[in-house]
Amino acid sequence: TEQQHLEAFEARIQRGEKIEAGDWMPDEYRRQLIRMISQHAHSEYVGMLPEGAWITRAPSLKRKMILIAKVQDEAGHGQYLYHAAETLGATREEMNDALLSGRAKYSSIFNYPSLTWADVGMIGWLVDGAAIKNQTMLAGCSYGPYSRAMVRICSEETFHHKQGKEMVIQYARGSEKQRQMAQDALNRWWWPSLMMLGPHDADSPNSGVLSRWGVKLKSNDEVRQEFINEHVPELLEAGLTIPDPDLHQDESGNWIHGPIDWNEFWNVVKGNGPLNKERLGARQKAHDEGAWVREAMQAYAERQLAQAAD
Ligand code: BYC
Repeated sequence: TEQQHLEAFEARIQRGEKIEAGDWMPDEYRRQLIRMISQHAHSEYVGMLPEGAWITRAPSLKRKMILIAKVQDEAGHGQYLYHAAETLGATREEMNDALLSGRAKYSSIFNYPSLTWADVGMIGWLVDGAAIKNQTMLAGCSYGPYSRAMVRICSEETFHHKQGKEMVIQYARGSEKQRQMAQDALNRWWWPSLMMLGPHDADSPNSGVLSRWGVKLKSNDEVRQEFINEHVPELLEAGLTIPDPDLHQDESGNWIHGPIDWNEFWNVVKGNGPLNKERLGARQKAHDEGAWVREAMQAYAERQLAQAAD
């Protein structure tokens, strides 16, 4: 019966076993995973836009090569993740349609503009830094294909994180103009990076079922605390000022942040952030311009099938 299946499924998760594609799973587990994994994939794709815009304006050949490699990695991450969601029965067409129609979300962070070259470094340091904290946790999640994708993605993002940190530290210790550029980038990216890790636990409707079924092994606030504890000392060490007058360390050593502007967060999540329309417009354009490729592939597949049938 359904109840016996559910008990066996939960017992497997308790034992730390991975759930694999063909295994029995509750519909809600499948639905939650498709939601989360497809949104994660969309974030990787939309996430190419803020940095990709700087490829032609990189200040040196070395930086340009690093940035091209990074943006290409994000496309690869999107591919693994779309495949992971496909193992649950979602199709590319459905997922893409959900993104373009605004039904599916993608990370709020990519709706902010990258105004200077220092933003490329700051995205690597903060955004990849936050993503790694969340994804290291997800690497231990109960769904096998998602957890394995996370292992590979995290190792690539560790390189992204390091190149960003190296770049920002160099600017923070460089000329006055470079230092100001790094500080300005931190001022604009700090709060959106904290928000990226999701609403406070009390306002996180999906967390309950996700933690019960071993998808989220830590809560949004726990991951945010880990991110802050790692990054605050390093940013201070680089000589930068964190744009939070209330930031302080408590007796246990945790860095405690001031109030987060959740109105801003929900506004961005609902599609009204600084660049939501541009970002979705760019994805729509790419989809339209790729129509001929899909048609050609379809025609090729049909011909192969017809030949095989002969
Ligand atoms: N942005 O119940 P909650 C990268 C939504 S890309 C937008 O806490 P959950 C990179 C949430 O979807 C890596 N929406 O949700 C790429 C939910 O709405 P729905 C990006 C957000 O899922 C290129 C509602 O708010 N990482 O690294 O339990 C260049 C309530 O929230 C956000 C991932 O995608 C947000 N920030 O927890 C550089 C990680 N936060 O869906 C770098 C995978 C929340 O019910 N995702 N919402 O309508 C996750 O781990 C989880 O989905 C979250 C949120 C922790 C983000």
